[in-house]
Amino acid sequence: NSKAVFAAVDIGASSGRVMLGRVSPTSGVALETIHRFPNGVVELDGGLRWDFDALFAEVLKGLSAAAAVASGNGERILSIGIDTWAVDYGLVNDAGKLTAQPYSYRDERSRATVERVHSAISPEKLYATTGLQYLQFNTLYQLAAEPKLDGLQALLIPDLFAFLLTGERRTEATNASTTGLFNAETGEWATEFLDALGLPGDIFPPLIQPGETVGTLLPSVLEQTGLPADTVVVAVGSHDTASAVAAVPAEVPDFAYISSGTWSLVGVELDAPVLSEASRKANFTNERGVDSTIRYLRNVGGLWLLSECQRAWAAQGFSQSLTSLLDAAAALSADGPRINADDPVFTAPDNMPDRIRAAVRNTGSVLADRPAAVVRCIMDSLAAGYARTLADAERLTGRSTSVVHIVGGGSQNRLLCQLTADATGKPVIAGPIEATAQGNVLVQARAAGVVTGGLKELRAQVAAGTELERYEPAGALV
Ligand code: ADP
Ligand code: LRH
Repeated sequence: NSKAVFAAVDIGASSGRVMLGRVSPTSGVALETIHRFPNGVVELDGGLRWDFDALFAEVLKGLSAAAAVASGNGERILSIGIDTWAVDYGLVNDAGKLTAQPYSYRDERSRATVERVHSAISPEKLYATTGLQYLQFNTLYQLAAEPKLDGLQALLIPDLFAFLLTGERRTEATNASTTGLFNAETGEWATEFLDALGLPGDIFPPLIQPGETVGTLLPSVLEQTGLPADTVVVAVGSHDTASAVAAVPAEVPDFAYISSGTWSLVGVELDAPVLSEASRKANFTNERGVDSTIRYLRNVGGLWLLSECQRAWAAQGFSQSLTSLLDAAAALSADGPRINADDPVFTAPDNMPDRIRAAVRNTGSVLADRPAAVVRCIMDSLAAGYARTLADAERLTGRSTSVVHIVGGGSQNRLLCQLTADATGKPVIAGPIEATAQGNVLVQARAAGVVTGGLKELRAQVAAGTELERYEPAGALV
């Protein structure tokens, strides 16, 4: 009668990890990192792509290490949950073979198809049904750029991992909501849009909800990982942001959240979508959350701006630790220049410091050449973007918020947390860093009956198991 544990595969745009989650109904989730690996876009076959084969090899490596750790402890891995970034997909043929490494949303090819898609379905109509924010890389624009789809199926990235582990083809619903082909109100595919765009009716496999079982592992996977034959893949909030939001350790209902990593996803949780024209014009999205909630948010530029600068500086022979860069930036004054961190000019990789300096120049200011000044500009601009977005979310939903939770890798960024408290005028609660993996594990644990309840109860579990840091806005009486 070995103790049940859960494996979480969580791959972000900058890194991936395989973790073991041990869940106690009273003290939350304890995560053990079993395997960590870098991720990033690569130039391949004439486009910016993800090296999916390499990622899959890392996942198998992580799962075998997890199997060894669990069996060494006398534990049993009950299930595996998978989450990754949204929107992107791999094309799989009838024989189940991936036809090419998946394109990254940072590839420019979908830009040219936007007009064609909008002439078939107007942006107003798209939004009224899907409630999805406009991003030039939403799945529907990418699919419109595919030269051939006959005989192929599109598997969103987490679903592609699940397929290669189990042989089962499904589309997990939270991630389906980022395709632009999903009805925000009914939670079903917007099949009328598939028709209007000339996409095959079965371009995506059928939907599956978080908590449902995808399937058992293929014999080849059992052999390569040493996992027991009754291990299953369970659908979780496979959109990483859905898992992260499920694990926001909120103790009050009127909370706002920022899921902070490569992107910053800034918003509130609702129980019904807001599909108004005002919401469309403000480019808020109604993505699906765990338990059919709505993640009402905007993509605000994220730490991609910073990591790309670090990469550029390292290539020039200037490598400074992130901590010392942030300390140097924190010593600078708060009245420096700002940019619009959401501008699509920052989407593509390369030359980030130059592009930021050019954006500042366009505002009529000058940004010093020193890395600390550039970092400070990014942090001030992100905090201003968060405050603007939260004010818009409150206006568009008619709800006020009393606290801002920051989760993800960026919750470790003390400068950004404090600037966010200052810019929003609200207390910021930072942590957990690995909210996404926590949300992933908790949905599995609930499916297995180890924990019970709704999101409120799952969040209380996260709060019980995490040390959180609180930042008061400058000028507040504490
Ligand atoms: P993603 O899931 O998009 O790959 P993560 O949630 O893992 O992103 O967050 C990665 C980001 O977290 C990095 O780009 C970095 O800016 C930030 N980060 C990581 N470690 C630290 C740290 N020690 N201090 C401040 N920021 C950090
Ligand atoms: C964050 C994220 C975000 C999407 C983007 C493509 O990792 O999933 O929610 O908009 O990647």
